[in-house]
Amino acid sequence: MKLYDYKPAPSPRRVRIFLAEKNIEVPTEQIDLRAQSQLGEEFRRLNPQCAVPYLVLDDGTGIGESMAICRYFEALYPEPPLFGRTPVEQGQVEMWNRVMEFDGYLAVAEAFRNAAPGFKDRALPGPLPLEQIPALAERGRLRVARFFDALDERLGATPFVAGDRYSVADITALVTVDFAGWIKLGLGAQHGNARRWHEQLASRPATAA
Ligand SMILES: N[C@@H](CCC(=O)N[C@@H](CS)C(=O)NCC(=O)O)C(=O)O
Repeated sequence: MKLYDYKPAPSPRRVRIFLAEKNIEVPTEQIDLRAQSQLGEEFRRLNPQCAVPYLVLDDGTGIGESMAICRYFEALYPEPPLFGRTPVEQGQVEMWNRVMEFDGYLAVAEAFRNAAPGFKDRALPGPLPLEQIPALAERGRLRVARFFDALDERLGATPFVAGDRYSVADITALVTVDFAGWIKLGLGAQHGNARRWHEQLASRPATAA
């Protein structure tokens, strides 16, 4: 088994934190996104989506998408459960993880990729060259600001994003907040609940993965 990874990138970090929380060790290979190795013939043959993380099992089966990889490991190693225990918890975790991804993570990605000079003509991950749209970068920043407010409100109501327990939704939210640093946006003084939560998560050893 091998996990194709790129240490500085946010999506594979979601998987690395997840694995570390479960104490699972998987051999990794770095795909240098700065050098655009994801677009090279060798990696493209493995994963036509040209993105990391990407997991290849011993029988050659490939699993892309960070959440698909996490679900695979959750099924193999259910403890500690990070996608919820009971049906209600599972529904809540799924909901909040999607909210964190769609409203938060994708907003940061929109703002970052449509503005960063290094991503000229690479406004979306994947094999298709796509032009940057500056208006999307601006809209992304507004969405991120709104996301921080919503995250703070949620964390004023519950200790963790999906309720009383730490879950994959916290991983997505944490990676999103740190990713926002790339576009120089961060939690403000008014986001006391989210700041407390972020500090608490930062002290979990897995967060450094
Ligand atoms: N939805 C995918 C997104 C994967 C993704 O966007 N990965 C980025 C790194 S964070 C990537 O490989 N980018 C390649 C590129 O920009 O061409 C997932 O969750 O795994």
